[in-house]
Amino acid sequence: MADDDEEIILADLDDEELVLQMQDDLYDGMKEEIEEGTRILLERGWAPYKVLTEALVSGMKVVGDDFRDGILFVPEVLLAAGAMKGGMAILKPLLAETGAPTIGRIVIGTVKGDIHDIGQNLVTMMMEGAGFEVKNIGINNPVEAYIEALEEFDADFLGMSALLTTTMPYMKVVIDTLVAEGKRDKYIVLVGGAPLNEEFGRAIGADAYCRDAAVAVETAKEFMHRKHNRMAAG
Ligand code: B1M
Repeated sequence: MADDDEEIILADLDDEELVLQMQDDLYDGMKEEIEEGTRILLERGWAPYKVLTEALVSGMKVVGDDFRDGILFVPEVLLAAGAMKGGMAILKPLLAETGAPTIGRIVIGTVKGDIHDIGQNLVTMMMEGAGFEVKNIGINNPVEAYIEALEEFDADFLGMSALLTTTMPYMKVVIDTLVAEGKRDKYIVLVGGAPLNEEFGRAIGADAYCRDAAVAVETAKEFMHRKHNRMAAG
């Protein structure tokens, strides 16, 4: 039987063992090991998106469950988030490497009062990989920051992220402000984040709720397609 203190050589593990080990390492906030594991999976021919979803996002789900259940606390979750970002930084250029022409422009940011940014960074990476130009305005954004960025960037889309039940209502504040200023029809509004759902998206007047980054890309592509068809018809 393996001694608990025995050093684990990541490169010696098979794919399944390595993914499980990476989930453990993410849980323990071991950034270097996550970076090493990410590189090994890529060298073994794994697609960047598969590494992202199966090794990193799935590991973060365990962290989230234990955070909810009071087993992990903010400092540990921050370390896990840092480790996840280490892996994401390696995947980012690969996901963006499709060479696709620009198909649309999106401003994305987390709403006021909310500092969670892993999900929206992932959406940014996937959108860039699919050929969108993205202006990521970070966390804790008041309505003014969104509107300024939308105008400066001449965006097609507004993407908003919220991870807290207390901050998600702020998305409606942003949409209502766009309506009040006569700007709502200029932008396609996409919203996402773990506590949201379709019904909430509809209720606040968003154009679509996106369950995850892949859905966000598909939804944005679909809207751009419709926009081009309308322009061609009119
Ligand atoms: Co926070 N946190 N957190 N946290 N945190 C949650 C969200 C929570 C569900 C944990 C829990 O209790 N299980 C809980 C919220 C409960 C609720 O509101 N009902 C919670 C809490 C309570 C808090 C604090 C209040 C804790 C405290 O201080 N007592 C505090 C709040 C701080 C604040 O924002 N003001 C807090 C702090 C933190 C950390 C700083 C420690 C850290 C954030 C670090 C960072 O982001 N840089 C953190 C983390 C990491 C989490 C969990 C564990 C993981 C979130 C994450 O990154 N998931 C989270 C638990 C969970 O969600 N299960 C939790 C991985 C990410 C890939 O998924 O963000 O859902 P997600 O993004 C997905 C989709 O949702 C979608 O695509 C993404 C990729 O597929 N998506 C979009 C997201 N945004 C989109 C935008 C789009 C489209 C799709 O626009 C087009």
